[in-house]
Amino acid sequence: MLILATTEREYPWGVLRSTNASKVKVVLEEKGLTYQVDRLHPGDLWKKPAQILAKHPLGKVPYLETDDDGVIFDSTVINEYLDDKYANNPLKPQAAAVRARMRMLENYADEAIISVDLPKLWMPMWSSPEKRDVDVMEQGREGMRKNRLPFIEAEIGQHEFLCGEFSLADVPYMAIAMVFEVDDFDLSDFPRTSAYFDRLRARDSYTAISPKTSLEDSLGSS
Ligand SMILES: N[C@@H](CCC(=O)N[C@@H](CS)C(=O)NCC(=O)O)C(=O)O
Repeated sequence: MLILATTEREYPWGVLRSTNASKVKVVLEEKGLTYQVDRLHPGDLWKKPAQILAKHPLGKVPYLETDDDGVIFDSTVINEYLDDKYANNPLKPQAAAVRARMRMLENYADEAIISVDLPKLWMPMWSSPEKRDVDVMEQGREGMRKNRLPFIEAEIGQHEFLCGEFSLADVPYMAIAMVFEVDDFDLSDFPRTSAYFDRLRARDSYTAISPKTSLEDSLGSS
């Protein structure tokens, strides 16, 4: 059994999930693997109790407990591990240059978006609307509009997915599309990105991270 440690909470404005752990859920779903989720309390990510540090030395989610290979941590590492270990529905392009593009675009999403602009928008949503810092949230949206969305708009171009076929490159953008769905982010100035995010949200695997899917309906698969 594969057990994914994540953080997920239900609020009146949607079911919120760890963006990094959502990347792993998407891959578990895309590859049709049997898994369960272990939901950690969001406060534990900041308190970092010993039982979590024993699994992930940085006390973060996601980490994946496996029967064969112990604990694997870091969403990008876990996703490559799953794709290497389970041969069905491969998610890495074959050609070296396309595989490098896959890794570059995934890295861009992780390093520039999921770690920098997106948390300004996403973290406040774990509080009730009256407690949110709306200025910080707007800074996050502005960072996306000025810096990140023009890049995605250019990279998706006329492609269906970032490397042609759906691949690991697209996985973090599904977590970003999930945040934008909760925020009802206006993408009208970025029509290619808007259509691309709609294609990502139309995939069956998105159901497991959708803000419309209840916690009860997203416990994993068996
Ligand atoms: N590079 C890591 C980042 C993991 C990460 O930052 N996860 C967040 C939740 S989405 C977290 O645990 N934050 C707590 C912290 O930064 O200490 C990955 O991709 O797994």
